[in-house]
Amino acid sequence: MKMVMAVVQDKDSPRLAQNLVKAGIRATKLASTGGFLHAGNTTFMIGVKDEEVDRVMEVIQSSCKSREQVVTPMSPMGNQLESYVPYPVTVQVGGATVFVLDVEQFQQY
Ligand code: 2BA
Repeated sequence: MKMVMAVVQDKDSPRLAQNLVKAGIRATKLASTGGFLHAGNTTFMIGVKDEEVDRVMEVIQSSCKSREQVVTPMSPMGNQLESYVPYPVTVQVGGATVFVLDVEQFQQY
């Protein structure tokens, strides 16, 4: 068995949740926060048989899309404030960041 952990943008989360249900794939949604942008995102925990991983990947890929996001860096502390120009930086936020982990044991009581 495998645990697929997928970090997706909040905008794609409802579509992915719906498509997983349609495909008969069970999942748990966790509210998460990106370490870099500090923006909310959603982490899906999806426990499946090894042979179902490819199907899960297809559903994730077709439900999530990559977007550009503009970030303005925080102003520095101290006395260099007059010379500080906050250039916005564009980052590409992925459709989905996916980890596949081996599951040692699975029990439901
Ligand atoms: P964030 O950490 O908020 O990152 C958002 C986007 O910012 C990233 O998109 C990437 O394009 C950029 N970025 C992140 N760290 C950077 C850095 N140190 N320098 C320059 N640019 C940086 P994605 O790579 O598509 O990641 C989207 C979200 O997936 C991340 O949100 C984070 O929540 C999660 N993630 C990505 N890689 C991860 C990893 N190795 N481990 C755990 N979570 C990860």
